[in-house]
Amino acid sequence: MRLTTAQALVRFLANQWSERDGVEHRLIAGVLGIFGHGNVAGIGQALAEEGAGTRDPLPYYLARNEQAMVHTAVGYARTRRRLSTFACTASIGPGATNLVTGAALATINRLPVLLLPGDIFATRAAGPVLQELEDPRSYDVSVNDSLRPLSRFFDRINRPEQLPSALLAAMRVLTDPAETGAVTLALPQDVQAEAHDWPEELFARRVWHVPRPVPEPAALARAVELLRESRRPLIVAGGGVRYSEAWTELARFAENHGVPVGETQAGKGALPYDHPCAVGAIGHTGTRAADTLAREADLVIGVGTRYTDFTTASRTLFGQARFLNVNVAAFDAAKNSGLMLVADARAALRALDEVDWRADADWTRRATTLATAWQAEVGRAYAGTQLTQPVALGIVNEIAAGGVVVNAAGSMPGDLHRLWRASDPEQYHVEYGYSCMGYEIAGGLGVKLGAPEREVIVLVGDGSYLMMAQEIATAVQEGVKLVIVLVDNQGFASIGRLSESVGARRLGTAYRARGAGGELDGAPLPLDLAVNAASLGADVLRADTPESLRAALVKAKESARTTVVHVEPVPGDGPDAHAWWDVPVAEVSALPEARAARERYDEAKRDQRSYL
Ligand SMILES: Cc1ncc(C[n+]2csc(CCOP(=O)(O)OP(=O)(O)O)c2C)c(N)n1
Ligand SMILES: [Mg+2]
Repeated sequence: MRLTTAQALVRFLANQWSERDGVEHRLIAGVLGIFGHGNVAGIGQALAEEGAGTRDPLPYYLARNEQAMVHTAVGYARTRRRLSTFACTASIGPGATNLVTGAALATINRLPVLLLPGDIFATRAAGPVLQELEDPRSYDVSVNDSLRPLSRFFDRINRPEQLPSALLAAMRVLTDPAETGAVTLALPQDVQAEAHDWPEELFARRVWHVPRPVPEPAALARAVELLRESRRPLIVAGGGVRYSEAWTELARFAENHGVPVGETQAGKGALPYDHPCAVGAIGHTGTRAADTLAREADLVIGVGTRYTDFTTASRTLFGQARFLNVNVAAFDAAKNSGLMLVADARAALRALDEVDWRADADWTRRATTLATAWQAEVGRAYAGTQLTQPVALGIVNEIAAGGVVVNAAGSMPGDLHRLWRASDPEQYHVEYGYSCMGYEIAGGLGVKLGAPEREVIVLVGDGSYLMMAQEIATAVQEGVKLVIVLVDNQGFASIGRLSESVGARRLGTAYRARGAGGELDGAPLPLDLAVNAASLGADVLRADTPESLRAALVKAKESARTTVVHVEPVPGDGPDAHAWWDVPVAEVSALPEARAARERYDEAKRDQRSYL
C-alpha cells in the first residue's frame, strides 16, 4: 500500500487497541496538535487525508501550547487508567522543545503519552533549516534529543522502513504497566512526506494486552512470612492502586487483616475517607493520624508507590519499619531495601488476602481513633465565616460530590492532600509527581475528555494561572466544560512560606511592582485575572465570602459553559505539617533567620534514615 510515512503512521494509530480484563479500549483516542513547517505537510496532511479532521476514528484537537497538550494527554491517560491516551504532534524546534516539560511530567507520573515532534531533514539537503540547532561536533543531533532521557522509548525515523518496528515498540512501551511513560517518535520533516510501499498487515487491527502480572511464588512466600511477623502494619497506597483498579481488593485486604491505609497524592481516594481503615494522607503533607502510625509501624506495605520524599518525609517518617513493596515495576518494588513483590496490585492483594494473619487489635483500634480525631480537625479547618483557603476547599469539597478536583502546584496540593474528603476513587486528581505549575487547566481538559459525565473542577493558583491559562480557549473551542476555581493570593503563598522558613526572606514570592528602594516590594500589581479569563471565552463569577463561593459554584455547575470562579482568599492556613521535608538551608549566613533555620535543619536531618 503506497502511502507517505505520516499517512502510514496515522492509519496505524487509528487501528491500535488496548485490552485488559477482556475489555478493549482505543489506545490512541485522538491527536492533539499545533502545526508548523515541521509537521503540517506530513502529519497535518495525513490527518486531513485520513479523515481525522472529522471526529472519528482519530479526532484532531488544536491546542494552544505544546506543553499543555502533553498535560491534556496525561490528564486523559490517568483518568482512563493508562488504557488510552493521546498522540501529540508538534512542529520542529520550539514546538518540539515545548514538549519537554510535559514529557518529564508523563514519565515521572508513569503515564503513557505518544509524542510526535517534527525533526530536521534526514537528507540534510537544505540545512540548517529554520529553527535547527547546529552542533559543530555532530550533524546527528537535533533539539529533539532533549526528549531522549525523558522518554521510555525514543526513536528517530530517518527512513520510512524504520517506521513499522518503531511503531510496534512504541505501542508495547505505552501499554506496559512497568515501562510506560512518554514515548517519542521524532519525525524528520522530509521523511514524513516520503512515500513508501507498506505491507497491508501494518494496518490490521491490533490489540495490546495490558497484563496483570501475578507474584512469583517464592517472593510471595517471603512476603507472607513478613506479614506474619508484623503486629503493627501500615499500607501506603500509591497511584498503582488506581492504575490497577485495585480498590475493592485493597479495602478487602485492609478490613480482613485490620491494616490501616495511608495514601500518597497519586493514591488518594484509594479508600473513601470515611472507610474504617482509612487514615488519610501520609508524609510531609499527611494527616496526624497516618504520620503518627507511620512512626510506630513495624511493617510498611507499599502498594504501587514510588516513595517520594513527600511520602517518606525525606526518609524520616517510618521509624524502624521494614518494607514490603507491591509494585508492577521492579525499580519501585526495590525501594527502601524492601521485600520486592513484583506484581499487579490487584493480583498481589488477592494473593496476600489468603494469609491467615491479623494486625494487633489494639493497633487497628488506635488507627480508627486517630482517624476519627483527624476528621474532627478537618471539620474545624473547613468551618469558618471568613473565606480562607481551607474554608474555600471545604466548600469545593461539598459541591464537588460526584465530580473530579484537579490541581498540581502551590499551596493547594498540601491542603488538599491533608483535608480533602475523597468519597470515591475518581474524585481526586492532583499531579504531584512533577507538581508542575500550569498543569491544572490543561490537565483538567484531559480529565474532562476522559470522563465527560463528571463535573471537573480545576483548582488553580494565580501563579499557575499566569503560567498556563490559555487552554481555556481550547476548552471553549471543544465545548468541553470546566469549572475553574482561580485562587488569587497575588503571588506564591507556598514558596513564600517556604522562603521564610529557610531564611530567604520571601524574596520574589509576592506579585509586587518594583518599589522606590529598588526592591520588589512596591504596590500590588494591577492584574485582573478574572477579566483575563473572560477574554479567553470563559464565563466569570467572583466570590469573596463563603456564601458567595457556594452560590457561584452551584451556578457554575448548572451552566453548560466553562466558568471561572475567581476567589481572593483571606489569610488563614490549615493544620501544620506533622512531618519534615528536606530543603537544605544555607550552612553559613549573615542573616539571623537563616542561621536559626539552619539549626532547625541540622536537628531534623539527624532523623534521616538511609533505608539500607
Ligand atoms: C513550572 C514550575 N515552576 C516553578 C515551580 C516551583 N513552585 C512551586 S509552587 C510555586 C508557586 C505557585 O503559586 P500559585 O500558583 O499562585 O499557588 P500558591 O502557592 O499561591 O497557592 C512555585 C513557583 C513549579 N512547581 N512549577
Ligand atoms: Mg498564588
